[in-house]
Amino acid sequence: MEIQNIIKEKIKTVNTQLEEYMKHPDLAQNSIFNAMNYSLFAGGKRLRPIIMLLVCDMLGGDEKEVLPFACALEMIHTYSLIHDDLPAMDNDDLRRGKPTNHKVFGEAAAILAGDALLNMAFEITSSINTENPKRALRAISVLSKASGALGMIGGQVIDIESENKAISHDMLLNLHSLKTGAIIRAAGVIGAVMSGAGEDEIKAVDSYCLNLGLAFQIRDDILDVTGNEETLGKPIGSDSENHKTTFVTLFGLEKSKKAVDEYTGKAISSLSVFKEKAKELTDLANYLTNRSV
Ligand code: GRG
Repeated sequence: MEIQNIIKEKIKTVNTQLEEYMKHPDLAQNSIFNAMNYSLFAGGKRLRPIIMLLVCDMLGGDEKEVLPFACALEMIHTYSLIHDDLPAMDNDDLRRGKPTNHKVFGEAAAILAGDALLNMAFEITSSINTENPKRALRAISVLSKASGALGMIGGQVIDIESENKAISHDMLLNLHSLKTGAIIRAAGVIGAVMSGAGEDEIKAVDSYCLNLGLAFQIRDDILDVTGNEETLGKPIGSDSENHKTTFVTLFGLEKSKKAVDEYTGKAISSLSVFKEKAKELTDLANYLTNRSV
């Protein structure tokens, strides 16, 4: 099957399950669910759940074991975007082509919606009905570490503290390996752990995700310069407006495009041990190199 169709199928699976998780009785606090749903169903690409489900497919895992983690990861990703857009952080008005959460619901509700999504992610994953509680416990540990001060939040801190400063290539790689890379790596590692992979297989998947995450981030930096505002659903040029060092400001467009290809190549090579079973993840990596959204 073409990767575009596989992606569509996985998105459908994830969205159906997310809708299930977001069902709730009529409550006095309904407004928090409105704010959570607004961003959760605003049209995200679902990249992280797609990676997790494709890793599960590659390793012959059981999708039912992985899906709660895929949804939880998307909730954490969505919370990070809601908080990142707040006036205290990037102060953005548009996300996924729509007014940002705080623009619609107000700052207090946006903070709470992000917090509630984060908590729901851990409620879902710690309530999982699984034959393999040891695997689930390890996956929850991976998820919490990747989202926290040693992962995504750590990257966000370095990012904030680097604004208006010239930072080196190594510092930029460290920043993005954490801010963007940590939860992309968690997607692959959790998919592998919940599918019963061995340690060498987990390492190979982790290396794929680390390199894919860097290629994805560099492509993001390129799109911030060359992208189309309408297609991207957010303003172009925000990195330079916020005086951020990016791969494009350090190396220019041509070298950045080459770097996307290089990291994509490294990602794909990491999967060589899986031979033809890695076809879908290989196709995904190649597909992302030319993404315009
Ligand atoms: C505020 C706790 C906290 C963390 C913020 C992840 C993050 C850290 C901020 C998001 C802003 C940003 C530009 C992150 C870089 C990673 C990235 C390109 C995120 C956007 O991911 P996509 O393109 O988004 O997968 P969609 O909308 O498709 O889900």
